[in-house]
Amino acid sequence: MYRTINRIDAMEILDSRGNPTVRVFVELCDGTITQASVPSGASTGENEAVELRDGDPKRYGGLGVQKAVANVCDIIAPALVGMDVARQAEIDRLMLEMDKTPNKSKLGANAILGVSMACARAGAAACELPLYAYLGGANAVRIPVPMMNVLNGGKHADNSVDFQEFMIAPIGAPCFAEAIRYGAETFHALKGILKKKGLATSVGDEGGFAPNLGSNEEACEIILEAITAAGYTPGKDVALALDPAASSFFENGAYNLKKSGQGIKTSHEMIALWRSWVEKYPIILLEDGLDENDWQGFTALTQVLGDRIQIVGDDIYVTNTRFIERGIREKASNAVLIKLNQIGTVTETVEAVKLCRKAGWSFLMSHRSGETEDSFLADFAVAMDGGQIKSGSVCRSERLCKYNRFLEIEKELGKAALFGR
Ligand code: 2PG
Ligand code: MG
Repeated sequence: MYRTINRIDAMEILDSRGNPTVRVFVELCDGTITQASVPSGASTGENEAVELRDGDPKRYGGLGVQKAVANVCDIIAPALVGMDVARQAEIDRLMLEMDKTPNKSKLGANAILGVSMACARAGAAACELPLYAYLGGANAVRIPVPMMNVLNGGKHADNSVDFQEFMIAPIGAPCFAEAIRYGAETFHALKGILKKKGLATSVGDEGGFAPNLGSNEEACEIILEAITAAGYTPGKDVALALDPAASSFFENGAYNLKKSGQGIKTSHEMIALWRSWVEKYPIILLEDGLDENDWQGFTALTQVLGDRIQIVGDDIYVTNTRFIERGIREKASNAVLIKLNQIGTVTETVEAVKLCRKAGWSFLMSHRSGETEDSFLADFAVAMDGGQIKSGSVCRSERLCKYNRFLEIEKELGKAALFGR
């Protein structure tokens, strides 16, 4: 049959930080060849599926992925050749059975996810459907609002800002193409303001600027200034979304804002800080406002701010239904960040999304800080119909290939396209 897997191959390529990652190729019996590349995070949750690295200090400082590549070619491929590529759930389940560990540490989540994604692409090609329609069905017509990370701090930049991501969300835009324009114009206005103030305009890992600022608040102030300078109204046309990635500055039971020198805070004090920010700034979403193990804090934060903004869990849930279920039980947030490589297969990621939907929670699709030119995420986001995505700033091609893919999908769908939540 033309949908039968004929060959699976893999290779080591580099991601946007210059670190090795896995690219997988799937060939079908009719000669169709598809590929997929796996992203990689920096501020990773401790319960994420394991990214298998070689650990050989003589190659890429130990970060090589030759073992993961070999696992694809020598273990996964022989088991999947001959299968119908459209049986995604079965393919993913088989890989879990071969791995046998709870966190994919034997074969590597980078090996497994690469195969899972490349199979989804091959299935779409065999069915002659765009990937978003193949995975999401005929009703997959919603293009998400992009949350563009225009100012980087934390682990993603060598500057004086503790919080990792300051994103702009063009909530007032009528369509994706306009949203991207609002974002790009604000980004350029921000560059102009930083230049005028004599601040650096070089960019961090996700393409946002990474200036040294006097305080974390100054990041919000300066972005609001940029939104206005670009001709938009903060909060109406363009709002703010934050991912402080609080686990990355949680040390010895407290939040240490050491990059900015703004002191050490308790969970309670962090919640008070976020509350004051939400009162002061047009913030619509706060991701990982607290440490990944601060479940009580998350619940308290949701009690305080959950009826006003989206409280999103990233490191605390790691796209794993086991942790999301606990979050739902404990009312630890009202939204979840979804990352394919945190859990490691397309099928399990879809299950995480379904669980959010069932709980009436929103979910936000996300790239990783280490990315490739693969735009799989864009099609996947449209398929999952969540209405929100973060794929970094509006520069650096590994970020833009996702946004540009949304532009293509919006054009292709024409009048059928919907936009936002
Ligand atoms: C995050 C991500 C993506 P990383 O914390 O949400 O922006 O960063 O990929 O480094 O975990
Ligand atoms: Mg995050």
